[in-house]
Amino acid sequence: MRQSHSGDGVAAHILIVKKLDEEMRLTEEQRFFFDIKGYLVLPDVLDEDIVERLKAYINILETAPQSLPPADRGLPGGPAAELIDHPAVMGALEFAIHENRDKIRLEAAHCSIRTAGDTPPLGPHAGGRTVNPNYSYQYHDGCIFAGMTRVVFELNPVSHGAGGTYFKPGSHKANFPIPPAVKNIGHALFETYGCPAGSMVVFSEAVCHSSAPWLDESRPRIAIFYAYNHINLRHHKPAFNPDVIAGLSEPRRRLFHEVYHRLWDTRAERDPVGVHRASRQGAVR
Ligand SMILES: O=C(O)CCC(=O)C(=O)O
Repeated sequence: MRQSHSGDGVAAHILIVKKLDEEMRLTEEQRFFFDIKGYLVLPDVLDEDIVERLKAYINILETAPQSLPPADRGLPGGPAAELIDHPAVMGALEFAIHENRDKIRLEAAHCSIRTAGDTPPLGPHAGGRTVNPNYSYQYHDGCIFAGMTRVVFELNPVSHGAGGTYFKPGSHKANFPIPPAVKNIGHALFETYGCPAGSMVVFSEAVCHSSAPWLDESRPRIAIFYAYNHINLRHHKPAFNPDVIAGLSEPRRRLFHEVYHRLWDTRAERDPVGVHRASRQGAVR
């Protein structure tokens, strides 16, 4: 674990662990860190080539989307599709949301571009007890069952304290509401990270977190944000371009399943009028 202290007094205890295990599942150390803090930074997940392709793609999406084929006109199309089921992403989500990837949905995607002087989009939010299942964070029988879980890809290097996302570690398990005096990113209970381009940040939406002013005058923050959730939950209004989803491979399209358990894919059509006569052949599982 690397510990650092930024000049502005914000303590940071950043676990810089590049190595995922061979199947790209989180290591024991990474799992412990994510569970106790509510977030994790994985440096250098993407190589330079895809980072450059992603930046070029984002630039065209912003400036001339009509020049792209219909299936690429929106996130997560083009090279951004390669990220949605990246082994490092699925390894983290199978740990945080559900070990069965059929129970994981992708419900929102956007790219945030910020330059020095821009207003940060969001102040500190989430953390503490809640009955909202999207912000749930539960542990049961050796597994975590979190609701909405964010995966962020930083496409430019982030200097520590210069505008990466801030977190209040442990606040996804807090029993008391967060006092207003502690709810600003200058407070010592907040921490953040620095990382190279191509790094991945994963966090539970249950942890108190915040945008921060981008202070680096030499380059913008370019970060792709994906919001994943449990198959039975949704926080965002559906907004994907259907041409983009239709253009994905079948395994990737499965991440855009509607908000219901997959067993209804076969059961619902058996009872289209809603009258259920019990069978004598035993329960259907
Ligand atoms: O802008 C950021 O760095 C954090 C974004 C955020 O708060 C969120 O995705 O919920």
